[in-house]
Amino acid sequence: MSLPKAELHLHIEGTLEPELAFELAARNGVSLPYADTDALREAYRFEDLQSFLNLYYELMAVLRTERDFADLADAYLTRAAAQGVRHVEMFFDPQAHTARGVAMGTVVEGLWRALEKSEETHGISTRLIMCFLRDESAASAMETLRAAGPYLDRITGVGLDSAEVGHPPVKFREVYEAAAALGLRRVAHAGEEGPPEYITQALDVLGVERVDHGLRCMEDPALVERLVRERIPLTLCPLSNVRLRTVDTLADHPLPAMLDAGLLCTVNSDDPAYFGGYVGDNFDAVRRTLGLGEERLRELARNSFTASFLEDDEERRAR
Ligand code: ES4
Ligand code: ZN
Repeated sequence: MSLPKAELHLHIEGTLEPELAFELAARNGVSLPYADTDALREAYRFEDLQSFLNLYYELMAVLRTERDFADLADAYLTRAAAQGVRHVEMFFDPQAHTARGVAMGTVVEGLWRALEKSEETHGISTRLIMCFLRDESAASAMETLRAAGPYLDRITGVGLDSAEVGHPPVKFREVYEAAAALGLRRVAHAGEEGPPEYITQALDVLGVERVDHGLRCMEDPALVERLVRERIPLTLCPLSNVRLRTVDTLADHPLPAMLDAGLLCTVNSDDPAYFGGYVGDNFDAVRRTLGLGEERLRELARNSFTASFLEDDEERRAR
């Protein structure tokens, strides 16, 4: 599916394909507890968000140098361009790297090497969104925001990800206030595995402009009505929801009902190396399995630009 589109929910660490993981492991002298790429792919049978996160964090051990991060981002941009992506707002997880002794500067400078030439090389404009790990402390998030100080000219916004249940948005009130004071845009994962109240908190306490996933809003009709009224975009990730068992099967995905309700939905890939497809594959899957027609697919592609952080003139050029 090559409709021009923006990707707004993409964890760059979740684009690490098994082949690149082994290549980087060899380059950096890191040993992986899997015999080969097939054995690694065998491990991609997730029960829930946590079982995925365990593998996601484990494989990050191979990412050590600026060049590694540049190669990772460039591999993603190459694949994304082939599926019609014109703009990406890319998440990264600094704490998953700084906790292993890889400096914030290595991560940002490395990603930037790929991003700064992306328009020219791939025809894709880019933004970077730094996510806080919600299963780490609020103090650690605040320290991460401080460590990002020298790089804020390259960082558009902050997000919140990792294990959701038991880590409500309110835990990060102060760090989001500090981020807003620095002029950063705000998004957060909410309502993936967590309850609808976490979506409300992300809006009211963290001041987010966009909700990542937001799937479980469908359990609360008053919340749906609010999201429609306030035109709050949701960044849905259908193949991710299937693999992490947030929905039983793709055929049960509420995307059609969400569009019918008037929600500003977008379709994204989340962690494409792990969940069986890039954003075009997600579009193809919902077209085939949910029977979305041409008009709905165009609406989803249009929504992705509307919901982006592009300025109006940039948006027109990207579409
Ligand atoms: C994630 Cl699917 C998902 N949910 C929450 N946090 C994440 N980090 C990477 N992928
Ligand atoms: Zn995500």
